[in-house]
Amino acid sequence: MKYNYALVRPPGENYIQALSSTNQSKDVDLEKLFWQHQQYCQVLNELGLTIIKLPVELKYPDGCFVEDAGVIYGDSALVTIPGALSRKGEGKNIYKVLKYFKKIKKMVQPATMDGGDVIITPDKVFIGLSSRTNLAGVEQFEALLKEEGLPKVIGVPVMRGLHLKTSASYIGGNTMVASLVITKKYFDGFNLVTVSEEESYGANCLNVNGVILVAKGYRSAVKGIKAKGFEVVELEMSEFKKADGSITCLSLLF
Ligand code: CIR
Repeated sequence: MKYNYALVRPPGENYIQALSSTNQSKDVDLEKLFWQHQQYCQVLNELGLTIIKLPVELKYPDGCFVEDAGVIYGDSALVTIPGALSRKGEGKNIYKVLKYFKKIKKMVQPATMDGGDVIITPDKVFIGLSSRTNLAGVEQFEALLKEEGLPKVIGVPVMRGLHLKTSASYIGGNTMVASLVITKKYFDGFNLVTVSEEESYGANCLNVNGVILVAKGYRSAVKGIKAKGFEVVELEMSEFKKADGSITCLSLLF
């Protein structure tokens, strides 16, 4: 799919309070963090995208992870209700902008969903049932996006890691990159790039207009993706990783 825009929101100094399963956000090097975000935007820009940069959200330490606040599908943008209490409301300023491009649809309680749980492929949409995304979220996703001609929706229990996309991503050309923490049966029929459990973080990657962005230092992911014929750009993500953030979380592409 050809993307024209990337909506991003840089992290702020409050990022040291971002949620982290490893309690490492407080150790983040803010200078490095800001630089890594800048590099991310620069690469997207070089790949032909216009960057729409929202102001830093001082109320939301996790505000840079814009992917979780919504899902863009066809002509619609679905406003999710993020699963973590401290993140509820992060979508507000995002949709003030997206409404100029897309039809806005809103989830209602008791649904919760983080966009990081949604893997969209041409014939199936996989949705992680995680600590952030519940069954009501999946049902509302289906109902709200029905008019976009949504393909089959499949719920996948997330047993390890924060989101489904923490350990798997679809990169186009019927190719799924998945870490061994995910049961492979869900991805029968895809060309699989399997990533070792230790390198799970490298399984979160993003196809931007034909080039695959992968976190720097995850050799098995890079090797596997290149072997399928894709071009790869590696990005330094160390400071985002400390708060469980990965490549896809930092933008909404359309
Ligand atoms: C959180 O726990 O919600 C954030 N610290 C990380 C969110 C990462 N988002 C993503 O993978 N889509």
